[in-house]
Amino acid sequence: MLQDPARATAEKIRKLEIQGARNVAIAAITAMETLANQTKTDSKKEFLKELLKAKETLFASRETEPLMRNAIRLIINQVEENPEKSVRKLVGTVSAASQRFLMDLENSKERIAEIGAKRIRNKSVVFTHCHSSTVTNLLKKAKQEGKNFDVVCTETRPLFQGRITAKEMLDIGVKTTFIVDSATRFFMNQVDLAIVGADAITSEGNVINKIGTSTVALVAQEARTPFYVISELLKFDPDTMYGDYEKIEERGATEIWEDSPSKLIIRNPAFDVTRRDFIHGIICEEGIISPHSITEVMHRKYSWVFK
Ligand code: RUB
Repeated sequence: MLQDPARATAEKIRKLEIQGARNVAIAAITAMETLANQTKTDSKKEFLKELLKAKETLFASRETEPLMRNAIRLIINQVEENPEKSVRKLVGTVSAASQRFLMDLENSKERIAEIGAKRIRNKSVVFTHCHSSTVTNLLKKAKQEGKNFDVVCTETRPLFQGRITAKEMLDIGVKTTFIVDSATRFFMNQVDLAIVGADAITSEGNVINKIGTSTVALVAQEARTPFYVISELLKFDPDTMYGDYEKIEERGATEIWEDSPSKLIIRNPAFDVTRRDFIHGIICEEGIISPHSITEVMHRKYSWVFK
């Protein structure tokens, strides 16, 4: 029997075998396409039911992932709005929508790197937190352009995503210093700018990213170090526009302490909220924008997310 691609992918996302908002969205889109290709039904109603079930499974894998949600909603909308009754043709609709989304995502990543690399000055020191593929892609671009810069990155407790960042930087020949998260204040005066990725952007322009990001932003402001968020616009969560709070995923205690004393309360939020006032700019595919302008930019560029 064929494996359910939505369940298999959701499991990998939950376990963080697939990590970072972009990679999560790419895996989820691919799962939707595979699932559509595997369908045995010839009824449009049944086909839509299968897609909606996969959507639920994937949405539940991690709560703070609007890029994945925007992508899946778009794919399903295209099927719902298609007057076509033939499932075979609707499978084609899913494929086309998935491929287009992935291509747009790739183009955005490249555009962000082009724009953001200009902010990396020769001989500068760049601070980053966690692992964001959008951030490391930007740094790779700056390196390709011949810029010489150093990176300071946090280890990112509890799951050490900073090690992925550190290895990627070493692989491209960037001098990299690896620090514990609590050394952020110690090093902030020694760097020229701080850049981080995003999991979600709210309608107020606040940014949700790996736990500890808001501390990096706070410390950066105190040290007068520019703090930028590097993100595709589609990490915007349209639900926040209509009053919902972005949910912050809370993960298991054993990630922090495997055999902790039984009465100990351990909390493990995966993300935190950085208020827009601490953000110099969001570097996105439309340029460097103020977090205050996010809703207006979204209306201009991706009005479909508000539907
Ligand atoms: C990863 C994280 C990243 C964003 C952006 O958290 O917070 O900064 O997801 O990444 P986790 P990208 O490891 O818990 O998924 O730029 O790759 O989308």
